[in-house]
Formats: sequence, C-alpha cells, structure tokens
Amino acid sequence: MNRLIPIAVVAVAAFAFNFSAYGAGDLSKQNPIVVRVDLGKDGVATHRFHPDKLTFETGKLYRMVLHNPSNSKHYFTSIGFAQKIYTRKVQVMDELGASAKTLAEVKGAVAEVEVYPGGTTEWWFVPVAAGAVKDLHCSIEEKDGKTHAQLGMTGAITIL
Ligand SMILES: [Cu+2]
Repeated sequence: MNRLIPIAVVAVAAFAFNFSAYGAGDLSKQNPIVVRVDLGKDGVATHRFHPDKLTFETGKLYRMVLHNPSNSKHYFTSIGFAQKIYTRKVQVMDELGASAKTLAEVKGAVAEVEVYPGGTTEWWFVPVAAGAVKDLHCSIEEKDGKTHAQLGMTGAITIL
C-alpha cells in the first residue's frame, strides 16, 4: 500500500506540470491588438479595402475596427479567414474613436460583417490556424449589376 503513494505523488505532480507547461490560459482575454480597416473612402466612388492586405498571428487577440467612411454599404467577407479564427465577439459601435460606445455585442461564430455608411463595427478574434487566403471581398452590387468585388474590392489575408 505504502509503495503506491510515491507513484500517486509523481502522477499528480506530472499532471500539474503539464498544465503549467502547455496551458496558455484564456487567449481571448489578452489586451487586443487594434487593426483598423476602412471599407471604401469618403467621396471616392471606386471602393476598396484600406488596407487590402492584412497579416495576423495565431494566438493573439485582435480588435479589428471596420469603419465605413463611404456612401455605400460594404461587406467584409472572407470565408477562408472565418475558418481560421475564433471569434470572441463582434461589437456594433455608435461612432469611431476613443469615446465610441458599444450599441450591440454579437457572440458566436461569424462569417461576414456588413457595415453601413458612416458605421463602425469591431470584430474581436484570435487566429487559430495559419495560412494565406485571397477571398476577402465585398459582394454589394452596384446598379449595373456588378459587385464591388468585380470592381476591385478584394483583398488578401495572411495568418502567420
Ligand atoms: Cu463594397
């Protein structure tokens, strides 16, 4: 009986050590890295993502501020990106900037976000898989039937 006690102690110690060696804690509760992406430009009819190339790192929390300064609605859609991240929340803000207040919080898996003219929405996420995707696009249609993506509103996302 007594011979089993040291084995139990070693087993418990190994278990505890594993936790401290491999558990990084709640990755979604870090201080977020702020990344701003403008959807279109004020007074510019040719819509683009600004910037249209984005790079993130796995395991870090990002607060991606999606702001639309243009006069058209825009989507931020990338299914490839959505499949490589864990979404903590999406926040609809009442304005852009430090004094902005949150109007709504959406939780759960998010695939795309549409921001209306003048609007700001924050996508809080932690990338969990690395890779490069080129499917960032806006699917809003102009009056002539062409989508913003067909007119050049596309982008690339790299996760390191
Ligand atoms: Cu658009």
